[in-house]
Amino acid sequence: MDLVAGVLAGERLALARLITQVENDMPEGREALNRLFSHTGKAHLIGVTGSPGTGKSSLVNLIAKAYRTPADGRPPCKVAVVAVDPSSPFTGGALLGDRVRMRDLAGDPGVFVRSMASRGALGGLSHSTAAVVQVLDAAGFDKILIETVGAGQSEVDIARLAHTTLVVEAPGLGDDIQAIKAGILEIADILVINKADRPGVENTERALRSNLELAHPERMHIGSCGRGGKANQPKAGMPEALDGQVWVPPVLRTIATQASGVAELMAAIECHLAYLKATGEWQTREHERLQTELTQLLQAVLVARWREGVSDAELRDVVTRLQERELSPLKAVEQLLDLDAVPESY
Ligand SMILES: Nc1nc2c(ncn2[C@@H]2O[C@H](COP(=O)(O)OP(=O)(O)O)[C@@H](O)[C@H]2O)c(=O)[nH]1
Ligand SMILES: [Mg+2]
Repeated sequence: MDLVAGVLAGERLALARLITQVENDMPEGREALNRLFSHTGKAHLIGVTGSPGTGKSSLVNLIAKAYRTPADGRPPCKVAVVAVDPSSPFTGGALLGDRVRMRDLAGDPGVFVRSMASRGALGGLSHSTAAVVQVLDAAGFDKILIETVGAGQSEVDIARLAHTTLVVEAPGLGDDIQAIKAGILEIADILVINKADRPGVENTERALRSNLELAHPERMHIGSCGRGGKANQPKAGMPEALDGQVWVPPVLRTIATQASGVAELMAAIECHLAYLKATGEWQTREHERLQTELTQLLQAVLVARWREGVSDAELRDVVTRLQERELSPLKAVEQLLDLDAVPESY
């Protein structure tokens, strides 16, 4: 069976099999990605990140359902969910729990859910997630939700993959909001305080807003369509959001277990998409993302190609000379690459 043709024709079995090949970086998977690439670039990628237990999977479930049953009579979107959990290297508790929470979506042909566990090498996680997302994009999913645990560079990288990133917080959960990484706040397009039924929600919101102000001091005076009751009218809110051409991350409250706050959240997500499209920011992000991907790929391939031409013994010898301080690292590179000097711009 030609899996690529199957994926383009919307066959789920072909999709599941091809994703496995891509996830495992198999030669067939690489070849398929080459063929599928021209079909990508259409999906809206939505990242959902935050600490474990904040309710990301519950929210993803609600968002997916909302896209399947739009209230305003628009046709339903095709939705894919990619749940990445590097903390569970085996498909154990966390992923099983996700499957239970995603149960409502099972059986809907317009929804595809895939869990990815880390395969050891953390560096490879964002790479394989990006590749899986490409396959889903080519398969014609309109919305791709990517759930990641918000900790560490790898998750930040995955969030950068997304067009719209939701950072999910919850009151009382390791309530040390100071510990929210500045990096995480900087990647947030929408801040969600879930579990708003829990005590301490005001404190969490206050702490979040002041942290946000530190992260985006120049932006705080500008209105946004996700706020101030305008959330139900993203289009009406647009001019405000576009004031000064900057996006102010709205802070929203939800109670996932009661499906409360979902309409406002959906409006904010769609408003952000409209903002990206209207300002040209969509193209800018796409350009940056592809440039980063190309650079990383070039680095990896250049090193791999160079490594094929050098013997283990030669490399070992150079490292030994480094260890004995006979060589500096830069001199070692010059020697290994047979250069008079490393380029100034390296
Ligand atoms: N009280 C309350 N519990 C919630 C809410 N949202 C999710 N939960 C519960 O919190 C737990 C963790 O949710 P989950 O979606 O798996 O969080 P994740 O680890 O961030 O994906 C589950 O038992 C949910 O039922 C909420 O808004 N309020
Ligand atoms: Mg989860």
